Amino acid sequence: MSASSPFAIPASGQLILALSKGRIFDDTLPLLAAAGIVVTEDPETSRKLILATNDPNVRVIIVRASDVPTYVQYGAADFGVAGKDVLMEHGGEGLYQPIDLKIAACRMSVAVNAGFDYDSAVRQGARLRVATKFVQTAREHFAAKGVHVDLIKLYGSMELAPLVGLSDAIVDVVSTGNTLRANNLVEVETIMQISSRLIVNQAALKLKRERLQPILDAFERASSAIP
Ligand code: PRT
Ligand code: MG
Repeated sequence: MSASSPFAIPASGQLILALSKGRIFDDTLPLLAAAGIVVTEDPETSRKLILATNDPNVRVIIVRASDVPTYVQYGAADFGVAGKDVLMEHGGEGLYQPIDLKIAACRMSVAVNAGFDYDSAVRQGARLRVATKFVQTAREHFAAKGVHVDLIKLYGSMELAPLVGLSDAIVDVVSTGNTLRANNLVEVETIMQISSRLIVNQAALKLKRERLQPILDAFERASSAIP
C-alpha cells in the first residue's frame, strides 16, 4: 500500500474528520469553509466513504450518525460532529467536547397517540411502554420523574410504535413536528434541547494540537455567529 493510498492509517500530520451524511454534513460545510477547508466530493453522489478536501492533510469519513463517537473514541477519526442525543447514548468516553456548534438543532421529546391521556397515566402511576432509539436518555428521564417504564429499543421510525400498539409512548427527536402531526401523535414533554457538538479524540488533541487548534478556533468563531 503506497503512502498516498486513501486507506492508509492516518500519518501524524493527517487529520480525519468523521461526519454523517445529510443534515450534519450539510451544516458542517460552512464551518469547514470558515477554516479554509472545502470538501471536494459530494457524499450524496459519490459512493466513496473517504472524501478528499482541498487540504491534502484533511480527509472526511462518512459514517452513520450514531457511529461518529465510536470512530473518534478509538482514534480512527481525530475529530467529528455528533448530536447531543447520540453523545448521551454513547456516554462520551475518550471524547473531548470543546464546542457546541449549534447546528442540526432539534429537541428530544416524549410523544403519544392523540387520544392517550399521558398526564393521567403518569399521575396514576401506570407502567408505560416506551419505544425509543435513545434508551439511556429515556431511562434517566423517567427515573428522575419516578415513572415506571418498560423500554423497547428501536432503530428508527419510532413514530410507528404507538400507532400499531407496540408502545404507549415514544422518545424521539423532533424538529418541525411535522412527522408527529402526520401520524396523529402529540408531543407531551420536552426532555432536552439538542444540537450538534464537535468531538475530538483526547490523544489526538495532545499529539496533533498544532494542526487541530486552528480548525477548532475557526469552528468556534463560525458557530458563535449562529444565533
Ligand atoms: O438516519 P440514521 O438512522 O442514519 O441516523 P440519524 O437519524 O441519527 O441521523 P440523521 O442524519 O437523520 O440525524 C443526525 C442528527 O441530526 C441527530 O442525531 C440529531 O441530533 C439531529 N437532528 C436534527 C435530527 C432532526 N433534527 C430530526 N428532525 N435527527 C432526526 N430527525 C428526525 C425526527 O426524528 C423525525 O423522525 O427527522 C424526522 C423529521 O422531523 P420533523 O420533526 O421535522 O418532522
Ligand atoms: Mg435519520
